[in-house]
Amino acid sequence: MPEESIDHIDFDELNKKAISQPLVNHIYTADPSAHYFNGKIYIYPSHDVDAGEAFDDLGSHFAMEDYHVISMDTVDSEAIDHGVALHVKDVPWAEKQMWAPDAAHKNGKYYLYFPAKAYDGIFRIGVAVSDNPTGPFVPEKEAIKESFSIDPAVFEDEDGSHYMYFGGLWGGQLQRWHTGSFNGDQPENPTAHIPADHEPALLPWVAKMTDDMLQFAERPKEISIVDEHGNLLLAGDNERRFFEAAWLHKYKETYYFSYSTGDTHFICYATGDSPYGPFTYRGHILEPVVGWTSHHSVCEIEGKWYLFYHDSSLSKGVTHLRSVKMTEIEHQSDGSIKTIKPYQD
Ligand code: FUB
Repeated sequence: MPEESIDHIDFDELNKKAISQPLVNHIYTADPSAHYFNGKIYIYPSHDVDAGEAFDDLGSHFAMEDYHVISMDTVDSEAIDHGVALHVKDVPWAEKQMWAPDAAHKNGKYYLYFPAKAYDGIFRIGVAVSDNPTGPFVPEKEAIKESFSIDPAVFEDEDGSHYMYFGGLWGGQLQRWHTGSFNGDQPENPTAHIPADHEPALLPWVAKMTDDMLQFAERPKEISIVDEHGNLLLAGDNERRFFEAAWLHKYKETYYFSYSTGDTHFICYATGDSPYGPFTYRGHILEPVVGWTSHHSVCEIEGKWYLFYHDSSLSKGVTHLRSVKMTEIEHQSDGSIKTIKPYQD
């Protein structure tokens, strides 16, 4: 992921214009997956560190090693960091790059889902279990069978079924799975195996979880994201096509699938009638933030809806040192979501 010039940004001015401030500033946090469990807010973010890795378009500089869970009693309360909840050294199958996680709650247990690079250089998704929403989490010895790529997001439907959404391009390796098995050709080229601009874009994946929440209950399926005419978005449609950071929420009877467009830095959404899609593209939830990546979650808290997101304002623009923020969002009467500008004009 290239670093873009930030020399022109006056960060003091930018922070004055920011619509929200970092929830914690003693550590860097990113990729916030927020949940309202038992009347309290829990945020499962990446824990950004500067591990000294050189920048590259595979995201090697995102060399995170552990996860911390953040909690808040209410939307206005102080955000509390509960310390290390899971470290890569305790995960037998994972070597490095503990990227964007998510969590779920079922029958008194808490499940932390996380992508990491295995010793063979392939991203897989693992799960770790705790009796407590803040951990510590005990990892399963192996990654989830048939899991691949990054950015798991687990949605609980009203019937109690859980579905995992996942996938991410470039360093997230989704393009390497296009034919059904991993293509390790040209390992240093982040855009090798990406479809041509006129071809359909790569799609995110979904799988229902087993009752014990530890495996996929079915083979993962691709999720269609289509335009208003029902046509799949194209790979060259960079301002709308899926790149990474899948999330699903349900508002009234509609399923909202949201995601990052990566190299164009938008958080977009698409709507549908089923957790499997198809989803019809609707628009932007969040305009670009400072920093290359944009990643979010949407969570209902006491009848209001909030966007959890990150930017690199606290680190003055360092791509891999990000900070989690939150702001309220609005579903409008036509089902659209009002676009958020992260900094006021
Ligand atoms: O934090 C590492 C990666 O950057 C995440 O997995 C992506 O979604 C992007 O935010």
